[in-house]
Amino acid sequence: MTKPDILLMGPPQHPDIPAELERDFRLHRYWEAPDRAALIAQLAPHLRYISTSGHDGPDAATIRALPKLELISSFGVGYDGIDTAAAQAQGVRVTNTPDVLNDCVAELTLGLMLALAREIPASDRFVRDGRWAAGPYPFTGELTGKRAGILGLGRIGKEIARRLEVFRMEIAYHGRRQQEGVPYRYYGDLHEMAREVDWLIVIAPATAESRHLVDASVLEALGPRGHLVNVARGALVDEAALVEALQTGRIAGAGLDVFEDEPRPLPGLLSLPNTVLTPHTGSATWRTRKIMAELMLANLRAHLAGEPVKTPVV
Ligand code: 8YV
Repeated sequence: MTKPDILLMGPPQHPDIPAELERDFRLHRYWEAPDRAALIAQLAPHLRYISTSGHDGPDAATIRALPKLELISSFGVGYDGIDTAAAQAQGVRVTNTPDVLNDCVAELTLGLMLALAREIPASDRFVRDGRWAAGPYPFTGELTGKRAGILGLGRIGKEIARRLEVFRMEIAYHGRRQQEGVPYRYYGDLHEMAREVDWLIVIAPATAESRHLVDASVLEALGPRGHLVNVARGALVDEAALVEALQTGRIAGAGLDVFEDEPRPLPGLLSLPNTVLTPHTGSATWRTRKIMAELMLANLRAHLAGEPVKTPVV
């Protein structure tokens, strides 16, 4: 029996993915195709499967050009790069990989916060540069007892909160609605929360409504002693306003794992001493990327076997 075709939209997010896909499918690499439009035209009469990272599409035009498409299996919890409305309109299922990365992303969030509060990158340079012999490193801030506001108390947000509790931080959250059974203070107004916390942690999905939710006025409310941490999507923060707020001391610092234009953070961010930047590695550990890959593949294989997909979003 000939294997069905699958289109992989962008570079695989785990090294095992291409070989695993090739066990069940004939693999086509969209991002490497010399003529992408020709590849889509060639596959259009029969292509039923797409695998994507969630960042690399498919967009509405690609979905519409593939009338036989049945399933888009996405790697990652965020799927803002996929036109889900077009998928839904065409009866195409979309799956993602929720939950399996919660701990990993929460861990990096704490890492960014500790690195910023305790100035770990700068003190590392201080030791390496041989400056220690001339005198001690200046005192830093700390996390213990500080107030944190989580923008988006979803599955990852809750794991972040659990870890902040260990630091005896006071925890609050903002989202579209108050959640029952959650022990943290709810703010219906993001500006009000920003005014009252020391750390604003962004971990909400990127949607049309959440674009630039953290703008100049929210940063102003966070204030000169406030820190911003973004482990969600760059689109939630107005990056130009952030650079300006950091340069002028309107906020104290920022820890960023995500950027508006990846992999090209605004140059202004790179020269600032009060930022800690990581290259979108929230889920990028061997263990977590492996289980994300397994779930992405399990959704495809379930559909192939005529069983319900495991983690549908559309
Ligand atoms: C991944 C992520 O790096 O899950 C997400 O939404 O942003 C990350 O875990 C990404 O999706 C893989 O490309």
